[in-house]
Amino acid sequence: MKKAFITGITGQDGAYLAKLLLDKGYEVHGGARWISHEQKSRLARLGVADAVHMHEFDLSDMNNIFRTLRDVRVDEFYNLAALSFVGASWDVPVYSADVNGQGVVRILDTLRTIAPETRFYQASTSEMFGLVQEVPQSETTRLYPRSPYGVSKVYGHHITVNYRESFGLHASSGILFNHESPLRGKDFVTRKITMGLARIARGDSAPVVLGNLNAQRDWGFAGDYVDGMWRMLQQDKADDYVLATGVTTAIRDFVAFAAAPLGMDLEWHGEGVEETATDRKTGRRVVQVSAEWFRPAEVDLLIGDATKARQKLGWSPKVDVRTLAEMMAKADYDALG
Ligand code: NDP
Ligand code: GDR
Repeated sequence: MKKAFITGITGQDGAYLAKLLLDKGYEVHGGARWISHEQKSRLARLGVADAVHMHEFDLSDMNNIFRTLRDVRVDEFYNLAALSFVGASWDVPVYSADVNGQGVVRILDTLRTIAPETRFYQASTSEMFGLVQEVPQSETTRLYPRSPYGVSKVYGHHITVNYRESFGLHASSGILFNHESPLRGKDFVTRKITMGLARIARGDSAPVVLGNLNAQRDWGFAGDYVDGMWRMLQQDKADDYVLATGVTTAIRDFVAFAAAPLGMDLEWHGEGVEETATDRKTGRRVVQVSAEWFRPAEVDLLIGDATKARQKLGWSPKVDVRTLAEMMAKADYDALG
């Protein structure tokens, strides 16, 4: 039986990856901060909360990481833990650098020292591309991050490549574009939209308050993306791969995709911070823009080229953005029933 360790197991991807590995017959170990140790609600929603072995784990503590890896020897180590909310990274830039950047080298250096045979996955991100350099973005696109989060993830990405090249570790970096699900954190824009629209469809009158509706994201389904992570670690040679759908959608259009299955037909008015949307059927305002949610620097356009993953890993996404929006909106609507 293969053994795997997942950091960030209490998060969205951690839950889907734990389920995938358990279904494949792995013994799954998960790391969570002591404060979050009992936060297994996402694992519970996938029916696997009792099947994972939990360990107290914090990316900011070198000795904690060393002891964990000394005591739990695994075949595959997936580093999914991070301060993952871009908007918050301007509030805690030093913490972001510590956890998302130095946290990665803490793991890699421990692996190099005591478990160099363990295969390693790093959760890199399309946020590293930041300011548009080319379209679509691939493994060779120049990195130009636009947030403390993006900058910290660039360090994590490069140190993963460096430890592979310096010490021969089987260390792969997955450059994943946005991926969502009904388990997505409530602050991220897709879930904020689907929860807000579900609330309105159930009769609430307060509109969903959003920021920049013009940003465009390449959105896929988290369940598809964790399969790509696993495939990377099954290759003879470690490498870096983009996972993306190749389709980009403005925030405004995601709102419309999520509203339709809830019976709403949106009409947009105004521009910038004046922009609103009303439901033609009820005349009610459902979306309002507020300057409060704009970021100090924005990533305007993400669209990924996953050709390498398709050719080398046999990976392709199964869920398109409309189906994803519908899945999330219905799940949030049902949860309020
Ligand atoms: P989540 O925010 O849902 O989960 C993040 C996880 O990291 C949580 O389990 C959180 O634990 C844990 N964590 C945070 N800080 C620490 C710390 N100091 N020590 C240990 N654990 C910590 O993120 P996702 O599941 O969406 O994303 C997984 C990874 O993939 C992240 O690294 C993210 O940056 C990256 N990524 C995500 C993409 C996406 O679209 N979802 C796209 C590209 C990359 P707690 O429960 O305690 O908060
Ligand atoms: P992102 O996701 O920053 O791409 O990072 P998020 O959903 O937070 O933002 C996407 C875009 O929507 C715009 N936006 C809003 N965002 C939020 N959160 N709330 C709002 O009200 C709002 N209004 C408009 C943002 O400005 C942005 O342009 C996610 C995270 O999962 C990262 O960890 C991951 O690395 C990247 O995806 C790929």
